[in-house]
Amino acid sequence: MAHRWKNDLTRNDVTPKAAFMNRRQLMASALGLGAGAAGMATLGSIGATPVMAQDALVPNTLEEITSYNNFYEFGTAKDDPVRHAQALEIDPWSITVEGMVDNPGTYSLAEIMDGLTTEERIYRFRCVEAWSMVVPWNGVELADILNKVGVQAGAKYVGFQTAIQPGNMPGVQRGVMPFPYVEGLRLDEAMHPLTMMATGIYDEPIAKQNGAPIRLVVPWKYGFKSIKSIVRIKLTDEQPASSWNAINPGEYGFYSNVNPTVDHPRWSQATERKIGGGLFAARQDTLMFNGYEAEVADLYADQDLAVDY
Ligand SMILES: Nc1nc2c(c(=O)[nH]1)N[C@H]1C(S)=C(S)[C@@H](COP(=O)(O)O)O[C@H]1N2
Ligand SMILES: [Mo]
Repeated sequence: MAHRWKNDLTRNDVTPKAAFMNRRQLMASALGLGAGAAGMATLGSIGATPVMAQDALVPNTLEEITSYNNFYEFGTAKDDPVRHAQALEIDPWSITVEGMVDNPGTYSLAEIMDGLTTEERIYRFRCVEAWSMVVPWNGVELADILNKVGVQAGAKYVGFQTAIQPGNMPGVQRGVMPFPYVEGLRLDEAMHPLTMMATGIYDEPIAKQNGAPIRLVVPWKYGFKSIKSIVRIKLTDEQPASSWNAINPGEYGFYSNVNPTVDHPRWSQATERKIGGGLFAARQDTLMFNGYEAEVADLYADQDLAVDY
């Protein structure tokens, strides 16, 4: 089955070299210069960083994806997760499924994944802090897991909770924010075919700093919705708590759909910095619903996205 939200290009089609050339040419054309002058033009543009259109969906390197992270259980610095998350114990792992489901219970990860086949999805990933990556996830649709446990009529939301292992988590020990980290989705968002539970990146088991052994990925929402290292899933008829929304509701909404026209109170969301740009690190335009507008806009047809941010 062809998924139209999956990029036609695979990693084999888009080499880093091609991506580099593409950026270089885009930069040159954005500045009205020939490609040969792009390097100099970029050096000369410091202080007035150009903004460019997004190029093809070129995945970041595994090194980039696994070394620049947000995982506050392990600290608030971007390199805390890669340095500290190796202490996370992920075997055995179980997930408790509860609330308005036909088959509540505590399942091993193998039981949760039994009968499901993982696939690769190359998705844009946009943090509310205005940086972004492109990640080749491996995983399954959340809907497949929810259908296995049987969602009861009347359920309207899905809540998620991250593991707490205080002895292994310096950020939990220091209390950098309230834990456990929790998140939630409306049921139609949770059942949407774009929404996945990822267990891998680049065909490797997902790194601990990225949320091993299983984490949520909701590509049209700001990254904090994509909760890591999940141990509890609850189907409810009331909106579940969202950690950042609870900490600062004026700055972080429950929906948190990527939206270049609705700024964060303290910074613009119109553009973003793609991690790994190096010397050619122009900002790029942020796309409505992070580029998935055709797939998800219908979910919010009746809502004012400036109110329901
Ligand atoms: N449990 C937990 N999940 C989390 C976070 C966190 O601090 N704790 N950070 C969120 C934020 S703000 C972002 S941007 C993404 C980062 O995912 P990545 O490190 O895999 O890029 O994870 C999200 N999920
Ligand atoms: Mo984020």
